[in-house]
Amino acid sequence: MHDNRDPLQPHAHEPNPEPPSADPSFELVLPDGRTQTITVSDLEKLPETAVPNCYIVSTGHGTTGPFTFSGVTLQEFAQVYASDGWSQAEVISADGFGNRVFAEELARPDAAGPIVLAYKVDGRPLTRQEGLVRLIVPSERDDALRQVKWVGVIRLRP
Ligand SMILES: Nc1nc2c(c(=O)[nH]1)N[C@H]1C(S)=C(S)[C@@H](COP(=O)(O)O)O[C@H]1N2
Ligand SMILES: [Mo]
Repeated sequence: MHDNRDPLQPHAHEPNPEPPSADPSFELVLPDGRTQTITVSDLEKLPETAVPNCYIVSTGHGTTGPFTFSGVTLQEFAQVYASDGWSQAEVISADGFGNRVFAEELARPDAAGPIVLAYKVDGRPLTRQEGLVRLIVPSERDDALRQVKWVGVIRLRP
């Protein structure tokens, strides 16, 4: 467990294999401080994007993939829920693991593919154990420190 660490400070460690809870819905904190619960079915109502050739790469404990992860791009998600704009998204799991995404990164898409909130892998539903809902950052081929499983909170900063 990593509960006593800052979830947004990347650090190499052994990945947690067990979801922190059974429920895949998460809390969205908007730039003005309002909050709402987002369910998988809310995400399914938004445009679906499939990103092929994704790898979960981790120095020390191996690489898995290629996977095709599908879901809504973080850019489209944020446009729908925070149309007034945002600068940073803090994407945090209840197990104390998280990552920060800058709006500017989404404006310059990486050749590896867009950042998505994934609820499918290889065309079938992602299981909770596999990370539902999972942040997928295709450009990261490093320590998997951006591939946040079990998104619990997304905080959009103004
Ligand atoms: N919520 C959460 N996401 C996480 C982790 C974690 O411990 N908790 N570990 C990361 C690390 S270090 C790795 S290597 C991958 C492992 O992903 P996998 O379990 O799908 O192989 O998940 C990443 N995402
Ligand atoms: Mo890792």
